[in-house]
Amino acid sequence: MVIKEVTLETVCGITSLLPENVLPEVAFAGRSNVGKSSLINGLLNRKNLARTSSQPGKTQTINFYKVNTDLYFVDLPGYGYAATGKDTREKWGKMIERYLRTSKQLRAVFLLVDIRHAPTENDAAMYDWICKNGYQPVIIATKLDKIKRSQVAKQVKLIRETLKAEKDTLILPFSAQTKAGREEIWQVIEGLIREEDPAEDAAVDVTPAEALVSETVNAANESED
Ligand SMILES: Nc1nc2c(ncn2[C@@H]2O[C@H](COP(=O)(O)OP(=O)(O)O)[C@@H](O)[C@H]2O)c(=O)[nH]1
Ligand SMILES: [Mg+2]
Repeated sequence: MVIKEVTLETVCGITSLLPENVLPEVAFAGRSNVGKSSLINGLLNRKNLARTSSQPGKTQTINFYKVNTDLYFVDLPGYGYAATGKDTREKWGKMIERYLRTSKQLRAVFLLVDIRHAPTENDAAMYDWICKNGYQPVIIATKLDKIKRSQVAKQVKLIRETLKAEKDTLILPFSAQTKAGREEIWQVIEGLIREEDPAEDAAVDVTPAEALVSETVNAANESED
């Protein structure tokens, strides 16, 4: 996808109304510091759109980035920050749950995990939660540049086993530093937003007026024979 324009359109806190968007949405989830902002910046070719932060867990908002007039990237708040109190964690959970339950445009949730380590209990809980809400998670294994090439397959297997992910669950390695994996992730996103594109349906559906024209043309062709 050619990125022409990206705007941070909506920032939702705990009590905000969630936007009723018309364009498809893809959401990004993962623990704080996993590389979510770096991934979003990398996918959108922006250096500092989604803030990469040295204070993990600070932003407890859901951010909607409008990409061209094609779709929204939904940046979900990070989880698992040790210093976050129980109260904040509960609020965080309610906020994400409300979004997963009510969005009409959400096509998929990308779950980010660090390729260097086995996913945490929180990662596994998030994975199950995404599934329970009726979405098929796509896993992105971040910080690919931090391991040797020879370790990639082994780490991907470890991630799959730890999350008990189904065989057809995609696990896509990505490096924000080298941008390796960027094209593959975009291919998945483009596939997701094409799936239920009403414009495409309209192009296939034949309106009565058009049907009439094509019948007339066919009749003319037949009479020529
Ligand atoms: N080497 C390397 N570092 C990364 C990568 N992605 C993120 N980081 C670093 O990890 C830290 C957290 O990244 P950030 O995108 O802010 O994580 P977030 O909290 O999930 O949004 C930052 O210091 C980033 O520079 C990556 O692919 N490779
Ligand atoms: Mg971030």
